[in-house]
Amino acid sequence: MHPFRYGLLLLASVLCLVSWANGNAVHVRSTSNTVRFNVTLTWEDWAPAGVPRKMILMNGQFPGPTLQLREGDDVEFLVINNIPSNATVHFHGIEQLDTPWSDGVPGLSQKPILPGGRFLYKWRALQYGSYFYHAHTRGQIEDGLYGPIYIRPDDSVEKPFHLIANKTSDLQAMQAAEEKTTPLMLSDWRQLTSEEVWQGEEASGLDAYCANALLINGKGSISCPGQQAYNYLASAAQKQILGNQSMTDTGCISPMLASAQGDFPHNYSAIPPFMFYGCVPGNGGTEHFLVDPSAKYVSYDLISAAGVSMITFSIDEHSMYVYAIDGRYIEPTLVDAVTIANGNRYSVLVKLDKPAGTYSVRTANSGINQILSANATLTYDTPVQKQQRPSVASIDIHGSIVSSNYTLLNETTIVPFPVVVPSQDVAQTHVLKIDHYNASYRWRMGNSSLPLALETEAPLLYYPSTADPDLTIKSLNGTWIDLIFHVAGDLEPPHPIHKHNNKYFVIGQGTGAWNYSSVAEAMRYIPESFNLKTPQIRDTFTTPAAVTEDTWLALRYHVVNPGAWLLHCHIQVHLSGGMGLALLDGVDEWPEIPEEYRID
Ligand SMILES: *[C@@H]1O[C@H](CO)[C@@H](O)[C@H](O)[C@H]1NC(C)=O
Ligand SMILES: *[C@@H]1O[C@H](CO)[C@@H](O)[C@H](O)[C@H]1NC(C)=O
Ligand SMILES: *[C@@H]1O[C@H](CO)[C@@H](O)[C@H](O)[C@H]1NC(C)=O
Ligand SMILES: *[C@@H]1O[C@H](CO)[C@@H](O)[C@H](O)[C@H]1NC(C)=O
Ligand SMILES: *[C@@H]1O[C@H](CO)[C@@H](O)[C@H](O)[C@H]1NC(C)=O
Ligand SMILES: *[C@@H]1O[C@H](CO)[C@@H](O)[C@H](O)[C@H]1NC(C)=O
Ligand SMILES: *[C@@H]1O[C@H](CO)[C@@H](O)[C@H](O)[C@H]1NC(C)=O
Ligand SMILES: *[C@@H]1O[C@H](CO)[C@@H](O)[C@H](O)[C@H]1NC(C)=O
Ligand SMILES: *[C@@H]1O[C@H](CO)[C@@H](O)[C@H](O)[C@H]1NC(C)=O
Ligand SMILES: *[C@@H]1O[C@H](CO)[C@@H](O)[C@H](O)[C@H]1NC(C)=O
Ligand SMILES: *[C@@H]1O[C@H](CO)[C@@H](O)[C@H](O)[C@H]1NC(C)=O
Ligand SMILES: CC(=O)N[C@H]1CO[C@H](CO)[C@@H](O)[C@@H]1O
Ligand SMILES: [Cu+2]
Repeated sequence: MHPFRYGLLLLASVLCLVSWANGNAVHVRSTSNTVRFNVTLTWEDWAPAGVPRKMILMNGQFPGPTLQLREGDDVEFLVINNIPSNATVHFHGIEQLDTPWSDGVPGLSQKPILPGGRFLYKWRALQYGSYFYHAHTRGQIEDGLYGPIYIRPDDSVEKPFHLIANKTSDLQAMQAAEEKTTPLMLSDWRQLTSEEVWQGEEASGLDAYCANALLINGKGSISCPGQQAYNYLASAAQKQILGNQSMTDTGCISPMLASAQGDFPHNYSAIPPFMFYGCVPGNGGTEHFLVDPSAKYVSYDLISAAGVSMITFSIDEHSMYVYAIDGRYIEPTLVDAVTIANGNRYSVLVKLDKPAGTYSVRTANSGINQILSANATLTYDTPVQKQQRPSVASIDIHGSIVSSNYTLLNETTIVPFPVVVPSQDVAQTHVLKIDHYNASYRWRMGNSSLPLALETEAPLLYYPSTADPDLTIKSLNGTWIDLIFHVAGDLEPPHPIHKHNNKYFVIGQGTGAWNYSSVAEAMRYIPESFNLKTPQIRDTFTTPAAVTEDTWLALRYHVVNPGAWLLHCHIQVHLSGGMGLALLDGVDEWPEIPEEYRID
């Protein structure tokens, strides 16, 4: 340990230092570097976009309070479940090294926390950067159970800021901005509860790809301009899909299109109000960001906790350096806008060198499914408020850049900092077909569809022999596994593939059918589709959109942390519909469950 930090810890022990987190969540930093965090879940009326419904609050707040940590801290996260349903909490992107029982997945790592029950999650923060916690029982993330996690890097971690500027004052300003980095939660909101959505899907047979509002730090609004206005606003791609159909009054592609829902039986008269139709206007207020231009830079950790929306983010007249993704540094990349898939985190440095004034912060759904946006403001905190004119947008209502003068982050140009290369010695290759499964709202990843009922059964960590081979990949510890996702080309959105436990390498992607037995074989035919020299290191990455042609994505991971881990699409209705499977990592070194986590 760094001697200076050790000294501080000794001092802390003498002073019995107690610190308070945001809001009324309490954390205590003790000498053993254990951070304790209590979250009480309640089910209450809340109106983040101005229209009330019951939502999950965390210590009376939405989004939940930020869990602030330092790399190396031990975390004890107590969940007190005071909602009238089962619940669990997952720590998205956290590797859970040697603590597979704290991953928060019912059916895999634990039994659900019953109403009135509690569960203590214990894990060590061995990684730095931006993460978040969220519900992992049924569709509950869409009831609002999520909050940010930030882990301050250890002093030994090299930062990439010298690739932006080398002047000492700039470097100091960027580091200071990072030290004060602020989580910025982006999400979407539905009028219906997650259980109402599931019931509506079962009754109508439809995939509920339609939300009711976008939120920035839990604030948004709903304007209801009408179907004709949405038909007029529709993008060229949306118009092409619509044909002679109309957009819905909530800004969605009509559900009555076989192209949008697949060719399965549907009962349109069973569609519940608000699922696709029934716009209710509301205003839940606007988020305001106040920045200090004398600091030269401000840093935000953009986190998408969205259920269905693919959110593009920009700040008028301000480009930004993306410097970390999914909690790992990259070579900083200057862009005007960034698209954040469900479950991803992008850390950005914004240079505050524009005239004092107020600038619009814009988010828009960039998926073809719906026209949806939310705006906030960013204001220079100076005595003189010079800029009076409206600021100039770099993105439109579809999340597209408005002209070639602006840049949207291009994922394929990203280079990790530092670069790490995966092994070429691959023990297993699995080709996992992603497609509908007998109904528009049912999905599969591989041979079969993960049933929601699995969540209430014996967790696989405890009973690995009960695993269904069609929903399981078993591996030996220390080996390398290739996962090829083959997406059927029937108008499928990008699927954000999230892996629990350690991150994977994104080694290739392309269009067309995957007809190879391994990556090595494919590289003989289509080497340009692979990157094994500077692959991205991610915990969530999207498959390429498959409009008419099939597409594929190749991921490679190292089995290092034995346990039962979920691999799934982070679009919530796709996960509820079965797009996931269990990775039984290290079956030869299966963990022994500590006494306090044993179940009957
Ligand atoms: C968290 O809740 C437990 C049980 O109610 C209590 O004993 C503990 O003091 C609380 N911790 C903090 C930091 O509030
Ligand atoms: C700063 O210096 C380093 C080391 O010489 C160099 O690699 C980097 O490109 C420089 N950065 C800029 C922005 O010029
Ligand atoms: C809309 O288009 C479809 C297919 O192009 C056609 O079958 C249908 O009759 C049309 N409906 C109307 C109301 O024009
Ligand atoms: C379709 O849904 C309606 C309304 O829920 C119901 O009355 C009807 O029986 C359903 N039709 C079929 C064929 O299931
Ligand atoms: C956000 O601003 C854009 C551009 O001014 C506007 O078209 C859109 O309706 C706004 N969104 C909301 C939810 O107010
Ligand atoms: C792009 O920027 C240039 C220079 O600032 C400006 O003259 C031009 O009008 C811009 N083009 C568009 C399409 O906005
Ligand atoms: C993204 O970058 C890659 C590699 O430089 C390039 O081939 C591709 O055309 C770019 N995509 C877009 C949409 O600009
Ligand atoms: C809650 O979890 C328990 C224990 O696994 C299970 O028996 C019960 O069916 C679950 N309740 C619901 C509504 O899923
Ligand atoms: C799917 O089926 C194939 C062929 O039977 C089998 O090799 C594979 O292990 C199964 N499971 C998964 C997850 O792909
Ligand atoms: C699993 O393999 C990793 C990588 O080789 C190693 O670091 C770890 O100690 C192994 N775990 C067990 C429980 O053997
Ligand atoms: C794979 O499929 C593509 C397109 O269908 C074809 O061009 C290619 O030759 C096939 N490759 C192999 C190895 O069969
Ligand atoms: C019950 C049923 O219809 N099952 C089918 C679901 O879809 C898969 C894949 O398309 C078929 O193999 C099953 O027979
Ligand atoms: Cu998906």
